[in-house]
Amino acid sequence: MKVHRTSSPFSRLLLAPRHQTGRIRVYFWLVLTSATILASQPLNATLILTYAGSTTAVNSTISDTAVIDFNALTTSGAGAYSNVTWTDPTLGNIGTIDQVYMQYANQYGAANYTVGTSPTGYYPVQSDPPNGVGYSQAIPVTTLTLSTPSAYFGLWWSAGDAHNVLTFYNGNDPIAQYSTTTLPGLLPDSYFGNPQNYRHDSGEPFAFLNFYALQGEQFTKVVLSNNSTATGFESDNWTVRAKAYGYYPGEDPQNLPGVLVGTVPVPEPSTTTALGLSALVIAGALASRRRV
Ligand SMILES: [Ca+2]
Ligand SMILES: [Ca+2]
Repeated sequence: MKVHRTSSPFSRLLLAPRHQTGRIRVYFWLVLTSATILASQPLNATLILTYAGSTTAVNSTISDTAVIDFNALTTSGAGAYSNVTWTDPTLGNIGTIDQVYMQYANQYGAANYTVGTSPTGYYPVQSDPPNGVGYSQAIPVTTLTLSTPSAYFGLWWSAGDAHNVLTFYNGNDPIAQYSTTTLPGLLPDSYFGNPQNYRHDSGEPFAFLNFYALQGEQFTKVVLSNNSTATGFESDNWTVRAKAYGYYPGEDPQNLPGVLVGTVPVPEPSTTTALGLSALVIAGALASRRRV
């Protein structure tokens, strides 16, 4: 489902011609910013978001995770499903999904098939009835309740737009909320178009997103929702891990896999408005620097 991409000062800087001398300074500043964010880990942030450096990645690169691809669970074709149990062959019960609309593979989603073959499989999407994906059966909000407190969540974000929201809870307490408001403008052009399907849907981005918990934080619930009646929140290959990145040998928590987007703030108690402030802060700082 379409939303026209907007150009931000951040994306314009990233996409500036290579010969521009400012580009080097911008990258240097970004590296410094990344290091600063990772080192300082502000107290009002509980998660860090990165996206996969590979434009075709549909899976997480970290180990010891559980992954749900929704394909085998979709027992009666596209439609609304409820009380879906997520079981991992090695790790056992991972959690439950209260309600979700499963869509068949198309240009907007479903990972893990070979380009050149007919798309197969299914993917979840959140959108509003009566005109969303599935029409009257469309599901606007999906809650994943985890059986084990976890410190990592990843997903292949497909047909991306600015209206998708992820809210992370520890018990009943919201610990982080991320809106994709600025994300389409932050991703380079190479992420636009479905890499699994001849790069169709060329006006929307596709990327694997990683949410890493900070400072010993954990979450037990992830809520996916969409705050526009004109778009859908399409994804696939949800991935979780109980242990924080850095737990296993060879993992450096100061060097999280992926390209840094920013920290994800704790939701303001007085508002339910989705926040994507860290990305805005970075974009704003870049714009400010450019004027100097
Ligand atoms: Ca799938
Ligand atoms: Ca979408």
